[in-house]
Amino acid sequence: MRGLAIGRFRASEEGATAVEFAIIAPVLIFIMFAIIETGIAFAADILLKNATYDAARTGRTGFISEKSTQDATVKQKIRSEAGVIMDADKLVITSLSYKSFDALKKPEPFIDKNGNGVRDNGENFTDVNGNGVYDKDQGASGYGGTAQVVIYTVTYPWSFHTPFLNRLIGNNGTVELTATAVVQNEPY
Ligand SMILES: [Ca+2]
Ligand SMILES: [Ca+2]
Repeated sequence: MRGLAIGRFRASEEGATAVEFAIIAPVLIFIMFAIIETGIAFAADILLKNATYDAARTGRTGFISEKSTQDATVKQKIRSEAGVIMDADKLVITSLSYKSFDALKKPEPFIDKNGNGVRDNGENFTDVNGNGVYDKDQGASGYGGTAQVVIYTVTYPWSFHTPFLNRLIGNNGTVELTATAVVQNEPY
């Protein structure tokens, strides 16, 4: 009799444990997936930064692959490296060149005729990047010439797939990974 009672008690205890596990398991699985996905996203971010840095280093030497252009050479470098875990077609690669480090992200100089500190229509300006319009960033699109300073920027829309996590992070589970690298071109 006594043995049977203990047996029943054990059975009910095991049952309770099973119920508790059934409640906790989804939470544990969610946490596990969240940790794994976050880890992969961090790895992707590092990979993107390395790819951008490598491409910038290739760009600064002026190296061009055989039967290619500098633009294609630089972009191919990023796409092949980051493409290991990213969709290469979704990589957005831009580069701006400047005459010197001092000019980095600086506006085109202008004559502030009315002295209000901003460039108004009609006020003369120096079209540093030669695109025919006034720019708040004088960088010229492209890879610059000899000894110029070039900033490479690469972005990628990274998506999270774990249910619930993708509702908590970014825009519908998508965050923009960004990598930048600044180099001075070699005097080639
Ligand atoms: Ca003004
Ligand atoms: Ca301009």
